[in-house]
Amino acid sequence: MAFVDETEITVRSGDGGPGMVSFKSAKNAPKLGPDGGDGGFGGSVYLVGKAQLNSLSGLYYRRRYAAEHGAKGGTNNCTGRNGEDLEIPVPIGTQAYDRQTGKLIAEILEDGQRICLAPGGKRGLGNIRFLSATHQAPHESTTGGEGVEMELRLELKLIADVGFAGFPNAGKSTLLSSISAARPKIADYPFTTLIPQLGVVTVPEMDEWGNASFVAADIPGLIEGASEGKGLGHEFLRHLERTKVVVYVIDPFALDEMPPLDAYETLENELRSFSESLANKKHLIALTKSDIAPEDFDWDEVEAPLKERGLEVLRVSAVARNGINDFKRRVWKLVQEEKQKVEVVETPVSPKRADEEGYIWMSRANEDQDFGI
Ligand SMILES: Nc1nc2c(ncn2[C@@H]2O[C@H](COP(=O)(O)OP(=O)(O)OP(=O)(O)O)[C@@H](O)[C@H]2O)c(=O)[nH]1
Ligand SMILES: [Mg+2]
Repeated sequence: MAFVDETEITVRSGDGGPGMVSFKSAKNAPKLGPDGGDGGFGGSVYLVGKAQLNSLSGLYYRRRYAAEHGAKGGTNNCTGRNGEDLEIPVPIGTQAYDRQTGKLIAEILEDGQRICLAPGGKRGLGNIRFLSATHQAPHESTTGGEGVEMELRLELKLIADVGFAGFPNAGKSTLLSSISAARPKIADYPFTTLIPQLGVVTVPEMDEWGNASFVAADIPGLIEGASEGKGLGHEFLRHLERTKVVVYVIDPFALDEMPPLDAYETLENELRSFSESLANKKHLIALTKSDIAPEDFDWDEVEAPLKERGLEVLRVSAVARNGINDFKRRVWKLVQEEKQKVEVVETPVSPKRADEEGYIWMSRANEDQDFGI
């Protein structure tokens, strides 16, 4: 399943704010002791996992990301404000490599997971910190630590949102090629597909996360008894384990003795013997090759038993492109609904402003991270 999405970015954490040198004073006592506060910590840059995302495309057009600098310490022992952290939302499965060394430095495996790429600079110390019994009027302070710049390559190994399950020759690969740029091998003999294929399917709609796509997986054909090793067996079903939706792809014209409901039940049974949770995933039926239906073909008769079982049925022809857009939209909708069931952690990050170096500043994380002074 070597389908990789890739992009390069540069991140920079904020510098720590410098400490302040100042002295308390009153009208008749100009120097009452030091009161210069510490600077704020520089903001850090994080990668954050978002289950709703499925590509790195949101990062293609923006290459530099920087967190805010810490503010200078104040008089009256006031600590400078911490620089805001910056979070870069990425899909689950994103890996970050150091471009210089090629080393893997972070991998996002869960929704909401937060990994620090560049820790913010330490805060500078105000002169109040240098007060001691023998040093009553310190003029010392420290500057804040510098932020860190990292040049990264982000890589995402795509995980399918939708999997196609069906008998050999049902038209799974043809369907995938008609909805995505994937070009799997297609032929009129069984077991053409030996290795699962992935395709990115785009739809005109967009969700609140800016997604207008899902990833579909075409897998080898299944036959009755696959769980006992018949045909190509059923090991490849593990590629569907992380999908949100399963589409049963059924050719209603190939099954003389087997009505689509029986085909569905046979396939479902094979999925269930692989794993209960796979069979229980949200699913629908795609009846393929509608272009070869004879004029008097009674679709209702074919579809009614499936619908009576509470199954949703979509009719498609990958060759004549009938029902393809409806199919894309409906599957996309189901994928979104299933993804919504994942607990959403935070709202998406929105760009705020670009500074003179071209860095774009983004809104922050809510936790305070202390990297020590
Ligand atoms: N007329 C017509 N033929 C189709 C359509 N979809 C697929 N076919 C034909 O059906 C045959 C099988 O198609 P594939 O897409 O290779 O089927 P598959 O389900 O991927 O098969 P396996 O990889 O062997 O499991 C090919 O000859 C296709 O040209 C369709 O919508 N209309
Ligand atoms: Mg195929």
